Amino acid sequence: MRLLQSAVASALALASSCSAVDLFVRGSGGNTTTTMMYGIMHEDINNSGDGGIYAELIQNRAFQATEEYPVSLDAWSAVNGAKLSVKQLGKPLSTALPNSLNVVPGSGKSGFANSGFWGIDVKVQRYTGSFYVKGSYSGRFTASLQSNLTGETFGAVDIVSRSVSDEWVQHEFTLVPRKAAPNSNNTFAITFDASGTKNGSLDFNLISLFPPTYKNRPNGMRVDLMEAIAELNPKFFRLPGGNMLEGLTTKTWWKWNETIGPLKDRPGMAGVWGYQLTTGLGLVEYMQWCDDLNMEPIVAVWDGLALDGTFIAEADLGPYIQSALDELEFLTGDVHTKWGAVRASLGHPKPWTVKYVEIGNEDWLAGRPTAYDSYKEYRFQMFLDAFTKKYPKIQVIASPSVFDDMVIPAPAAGDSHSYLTPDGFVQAFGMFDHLTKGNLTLIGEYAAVHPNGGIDWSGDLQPWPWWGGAVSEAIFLIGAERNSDRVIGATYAPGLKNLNRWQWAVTLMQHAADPALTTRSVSWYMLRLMGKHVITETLPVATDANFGPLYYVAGNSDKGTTILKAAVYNTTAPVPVSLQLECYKKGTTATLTVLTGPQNPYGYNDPWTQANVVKETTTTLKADDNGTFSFSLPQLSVAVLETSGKGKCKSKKMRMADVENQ
Ligand SMILES: *[C@@H]1O[C@H](CO)[C@@H](O)[C@H](O)[C@H]1NC(C)=O
Ligand SMILES: *[C@@H]1O[C@H](CO)[C@@H](O)[C@H](O)[C@H]1NC(C)=O
Ligand SMILES: *[C@@H]1O[C@H](CO)[C@@H](O)[C@H](O)[C@H]1NC(C)=O
Ligand SMILES: *[C@@H]1O[C@H](CO)[C@@H](O)[C@H](O)[C@H]1NC(C)=O
Ligand SMILES: *[C@@H]1O[C@H](CO)[C@@H](O)[C@H](O)[C@H]1NC(C)=O
Ligand SMILES: *[C@@H]1O[C@H](CO)[C@@H](O)[C@H](O)[C@H]1NC(C)=O
Ligand SMILES: *[C@@H]1O[C@H](CO)[C@@H](O)[C@H](O)[C@H]1NC(C)=O
Ligand SMILES: *[C@@H]1O[C@H](CO)[C@@H](O)[C@H](O)[C@H]1NC(C)=O
Ligand SMILES: CC(=O)N[C@H]1CO[C@H](CO)[C@@H](O)[C@@H]1O
Repeated sequence: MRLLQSAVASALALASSCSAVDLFVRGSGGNTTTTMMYGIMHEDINNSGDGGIYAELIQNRAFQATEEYPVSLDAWSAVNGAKLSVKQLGKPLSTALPNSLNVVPGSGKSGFANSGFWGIDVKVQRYTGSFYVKGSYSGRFTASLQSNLTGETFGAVDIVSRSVSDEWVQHEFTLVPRKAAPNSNNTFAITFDASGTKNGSLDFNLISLFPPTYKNRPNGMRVDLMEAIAELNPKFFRLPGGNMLEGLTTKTWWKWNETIGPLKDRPGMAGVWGYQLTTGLGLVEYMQWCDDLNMEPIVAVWDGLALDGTFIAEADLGPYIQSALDELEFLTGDVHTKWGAVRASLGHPKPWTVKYVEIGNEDWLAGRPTAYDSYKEYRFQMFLDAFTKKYPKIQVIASPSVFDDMVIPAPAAGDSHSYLTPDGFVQAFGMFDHLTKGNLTLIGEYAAVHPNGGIDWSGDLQPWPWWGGAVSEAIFLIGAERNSDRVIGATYAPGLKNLNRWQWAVTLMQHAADPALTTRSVSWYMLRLMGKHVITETLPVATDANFGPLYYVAGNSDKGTTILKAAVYNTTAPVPVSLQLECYKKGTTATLTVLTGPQNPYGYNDPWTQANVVKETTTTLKADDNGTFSFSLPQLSVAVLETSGKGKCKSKKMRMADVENQ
C-alpha cells in the first residue's frame, strides 16, 4: 500500500470544447503486448482469505495461535451446559497444531457450537465436514446447522464414534440441510452423549466444514466470489499478496513451506492485518486458483524484509535465498528433484509453470531508508543472481520500480504501486510512456482511495470504490495499456473485504457470510469491460487532438478484430468521436459498450442495498461511406469499441499508401 510519489504528468489539455476528436487508427506499426494486462492479487486482509474466498466456514477451527495472537475460544460457545477450554495436551494432534478443545459434557446431548465468520450461510446443498477427537466415546456425534436467532435446526447428521482413548481419530461426514435458513445468523454444532464417555471429557481439534467449492476442489474456494473474479477475465495472479508475504517480523514471514500439505501439518501464521491466519489457503491452493481461472502466476518470494522494518544482514541471507529457490523447485521441479518429489507426494506430480518471480514486496517502504538501501545494495542483487543462475528463463521482478528511485538491474523488471486521487490517476496517464524497452514494469497494486483535493493518509479513505475514481483508474490503465509491451500488467488491490471486519476500506468486492451481500464495486464493472477485450498488439493512432478530456488506446485482438478503449474525464459536454480504422471499409460494424455512472461522481455500489449504479449501454455501429464510426462519450464514461470482424488490409505497402492519402 502506498501513494505514488513521482507520478509523471503528461501534457494535459483542459478541453471542454465540442469539436469532434478525429482518430485514425493505423493497421500496423504498434507493439506486441505481454497479453496479460488485467490481473488480480490477493492477500488475507479484512478476512478476505479466512472468512472470505477460502470457503472454510468454521472460525478458529484449530485454535491456532502465535505470540501476536494468543490462543482463544473466539467464535466457540458451549451447547447444553458443556464446559469448554483450550488445552495443550502431552499428545497433540500434531506439532503444527498443539492446542485443542477440551469438552466436559453437560447432561444429555451437549457439546459446542461455532458462529462461523460472522454467521454461516445455510442452503440445501452438500456440506463436507471433519473433526478429530481424542478420548474414548461410544455413541454418536451429531453435527448440525441451526439458527442463532430462533434455535431452529436446518439440518443434522449422526456420526458413529470411532474414537478411542489416547489417539486422535478423524471423523468425516457430509450434511445436507433439509431446509435453507432465512438469513446467515446460524451456527454449526457438534454434540455428543455424556453417558457414552468413559473419562468425563473429550478433546477435539481441526473442526472443519465446507460448503460446495469452486470446481469442487477439496479445501477449496467460495463459489460466488470465484465466479465474480472469473468474470473479470484475469490473466495473471500476483501471489501470495503484499504485506502478508513480508510478515510482522523477520520470524513471522509467509513461510511457503508451512502452508503446504495436510491441514493438520499447517501451523498457521501471525496475520499482518490484525488476526491469526490458518494458511488453509496456502501455496498449492493459490496455484490451483491460477489453474482454475487460467491465470499466469506471479510468485513473490520473501526477501528478508519484514513490516517492522527489520531486515536480514548480507551474511545471513543465504538460507532465505535457498528457501526461495526451494519454493520454485517445489512448484516447477520434476518429481526427481527434492522439492518436486514433495509436491508429487502431496498429489501434484505435474509441475506448474512459473514465468515470473517477484523479489519481496514494497521494499522501498518498511524501514526506509536503511532497509531500502539494503535492498539496493545487496538483497535484490543476491536474489537476482541466484534466480538468473538456476532459472534463467524466469522473468525476475524487483518490488520497487524505476518510479521509486531505483535503477532496476537488467534483466529484471520492476513493480509500481499507485494509490491516488482521481486527478492523480489522470495526471499519471503518461507515466508509462517514459519507460524504455528494458524498463519492464508490473503495476502490482493500484486503486483510487482518496477524493480529489489531496492525499491525506491520516484522514479517512473513501468508504467504497466510487464512480469518479473508477473512471480515473480506467484512464490510468489506458495509459498503461498504450505501453503494454513494457507494462507486464496491472492489478487492483485489495480485491476483497469482509463487511464485518475491515480497516482498509476501498476494495474491489465486498462480502459477508451471506452471499446475497457479495457486491461488485463500480471499479469491478469498469475492469470487467476493460478485461473482456484483450489487446495483443497495440496500434498507432493519428490525431490532431491532445489527450484530455478523451483518453484512448487502440489495438488488435488475437482474433484479428480491432479494439478502441476510451474514457472521458473533466468535460462539460459530451465528446464527439470520429473514428476511422485503416483496415476497415464502409459498412463495417462494431460493438460499442459505454459505461456511465450516477449523477454524483462519489456514487458507489452499496452492499446493503445491492443497487448497481453503473449503467452499461451497448450499441452496434456501422462505418459510414467514408469508413468512419461516429459516436459521443459523456463526462465520466468508459467505453470499448470492438469491430465485429477482422480488418481487410491487403499488404503493409498498401496500408502505408493509404495512410499517405489521408
Ligand atoms: C511502440 O513502441 C515504441 C518504442 O517504445 C513506441 O515509441 C511507440 O509509441 C509504440 N507504439 C504504440 C502504438 O504503442
Ligand atoms: C449468536 O449469538 C451469540 C449470543 O447471542 C452471539 O455472540 C453470536 O455472535 C451470534 N452469532 C451469529 C452468527 O449471529
Ligand atoms: C482419561 O483422561 C486421562 C487424563 O486426561 C488420560 O490420561 C486417559 O487416557 C483417559 N482415559 C480414557 C479412557 O479416555
Ligand atoms: C442476521 O444476518 C443478517 C445478514 O444476513 C444481518 O443483516 C442481520 O443484522 C442479522 N440479524 C441479527 C439479529 O443478528
Ligand atoms: C520453513 O522454511 C523456513 C526457511 O527455510 C525454516 O526456517 C522453517 O523452519 C521451515 N519450516 C518447517 C516446518 O520446516
Ligand atoms: C479537472 O478539473 C478540475 C476543475 O477544473 C481541476 O481542478 C482539475 O485539475 C482537473 N483534473 C485534471 C486531471 O485535469
Ligand atoms: C531504466 O530506467 C532507468 C531510469 O530509472 C535508466 O537509468 C535505465 O537505463 C533504464 N534501463 C534500461 C534497461 O533501459
Ligand atoms: C465523407 O467524405 C466526403 C468527402 O470528403 C465528405 O463530403 C462527407 O461529409 C463525409 N461524410 C461523413 C459522414 O463524414
Ligand atoms: C486489515 C484490516 O482492516 N484489519 C482490521 C479488520 O477490522 C478490525 C476491526 O474493525 C480491525 O481491528 C483490523 O485492524
